[in-house]
Amino acid sequence: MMKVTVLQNIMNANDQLAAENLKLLDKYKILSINIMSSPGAGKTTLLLETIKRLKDKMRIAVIEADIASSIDADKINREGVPAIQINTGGQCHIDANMVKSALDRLPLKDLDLIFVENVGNLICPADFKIGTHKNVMLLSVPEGHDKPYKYPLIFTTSEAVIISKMDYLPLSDFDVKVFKEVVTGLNPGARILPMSARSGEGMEDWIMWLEAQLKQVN
Ligand SMILES: Nc1nc2c(ncn2[C@@H]2O[C@H](COP(=O)(O)OP(=O)(O)O)[C@@H](O)[C@H]2O)c(=O)[nH]1
Ligand SMILES: [Mg+2]
Repeated sequence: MMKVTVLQNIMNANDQLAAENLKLLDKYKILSINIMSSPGAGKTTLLLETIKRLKDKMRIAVIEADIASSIDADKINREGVPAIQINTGGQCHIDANMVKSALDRLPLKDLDLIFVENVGNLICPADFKIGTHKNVMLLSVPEGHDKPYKYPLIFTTSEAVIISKMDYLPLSDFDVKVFKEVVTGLNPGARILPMSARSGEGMEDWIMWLEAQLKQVN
């Protein structure tokens, strides 16, 4: 009983901080996107390709979260975009407090769009609000189309579901039709975007989706 109450208090405090983050981002009219997937599904690669296409049109920053290292933030920085690295030191997701501390280090008045790359995990990030406007998740073709059955929450809490690494499709038994049916069954409003950051397939639809979201905060 005690354990349940403590956990509830932690979640309530986190949700309150998440609401404050969102308020701060709204004040500066910044769209914020929480990117989630299992490790290696292609989050950083997607961000790098997105930045290449958008950095001359809008002011972007990235908050990178990993258990350890600053490898991903270094890659983003090399594209000329500010990136703040959060190391969770073992925690399988980021929380609203970590995002708040990263926001404090970014030049908010000079930004239009902030991506938060969450820790690679299909379970924990779906449970924790961090104060972003939209959740986007990637499931890569090599992971298999059955994952929505096994990890439904992350699919139900994401506004856009990207099927990444579509260039692997000819080598795979991934069934795009079945995947779309299951995701739509869980989350009828989800936008499903098949994509390959390697070949460029689907990138245009993704960019258009992002631009439509930007219009909503401006
Ligand atoms: N073939 C292929 N490989 C990709 C694609 N996107 C990412 N990768 C590779 O997948 C690996 C993991 O990508 P990364 O972006 O670091 O994944 P993250 O851990 O989700 O950030 C890297 O070796 C990428 O080059 C893609 O669309 N097609
Ligand atoms: Mg990464």
